[in-house]
Amino acid sequence: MTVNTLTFKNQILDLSVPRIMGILNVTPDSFSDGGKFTSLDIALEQAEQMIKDGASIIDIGGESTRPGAAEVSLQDELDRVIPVIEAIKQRFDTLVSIDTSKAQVMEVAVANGADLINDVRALQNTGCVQVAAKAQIPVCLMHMQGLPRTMQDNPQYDDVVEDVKQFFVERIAACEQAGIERNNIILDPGFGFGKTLEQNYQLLANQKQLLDLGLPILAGISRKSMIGHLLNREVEERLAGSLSAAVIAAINGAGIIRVHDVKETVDAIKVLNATQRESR
Ligand code: 7PM
Repeated sequence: MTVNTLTFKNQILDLSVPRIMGILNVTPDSFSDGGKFTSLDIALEQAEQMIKDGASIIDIGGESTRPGAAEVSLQDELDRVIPVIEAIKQRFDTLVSIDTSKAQVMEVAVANGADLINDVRALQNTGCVQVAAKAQIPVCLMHMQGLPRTMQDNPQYDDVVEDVKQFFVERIAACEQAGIERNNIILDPGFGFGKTLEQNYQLLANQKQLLDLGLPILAGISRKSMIGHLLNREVEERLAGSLSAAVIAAINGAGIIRVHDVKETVDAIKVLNATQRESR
């Protein structure tokens, strides 16, 4: 039986109904001179809105892990994310996730209140499994083939679902060996990370097979190319496609859906919940 709860420092999250993770990108602000004060205010405003709209988790990223993005230095990433984590945890009763692949960012984020580590590199960088083991908090292991700069060049799999599953088997073993508790692990198929359009839809269609590993699934499809390229829509025109994908991901076993548009996704998932409650 799949684990359908996650135990956090001071709350248990029941994933028998899908929960929403709201994306909070913390980027240097172009219209603020010197940045910090104004960008912190903007981040807090966005976080507050997402919490009001029904997000269970706020995912804070300093852009170091974004496909194609320039590398961000350790100090810059810390300067971006830590004040935001601290301020959110001080003001709001919400779960906060740190989206990073750097062990030192994970460590400082956890020390400043982060409840979950979200790593698109599945804790493969130096020191990451050790930090996560010591922190004893939930971690999200995302699958990626290749590295952001080149991963979309020519992604290849024998069977994308089986290959992703095998990757998880290996990463779960490495995590458990380092002292991470199995029930603290969340699996993420990594939509868009080294996958063709067809491979992304193969993963979404067969996502339930990942539940064989007995761990919760997090799905991040919001506004991605698998929506945009299918529909020929620019990034700001992808809401309907993203909502459709969120509902499909939830039907196919995702316990956490990572999205930009929290309010709309919460509504869509409520319609799904009302339906599934009546299923005979
Ligand atoms: C450009 C391309 C900018 C892609 C941002 C992205 C995921 C994630 C991201 C995901 C988990 C985005 C991505 N995607 N973390 N971080 N799962 N766990 O759309 O799918 O936000 S970055």
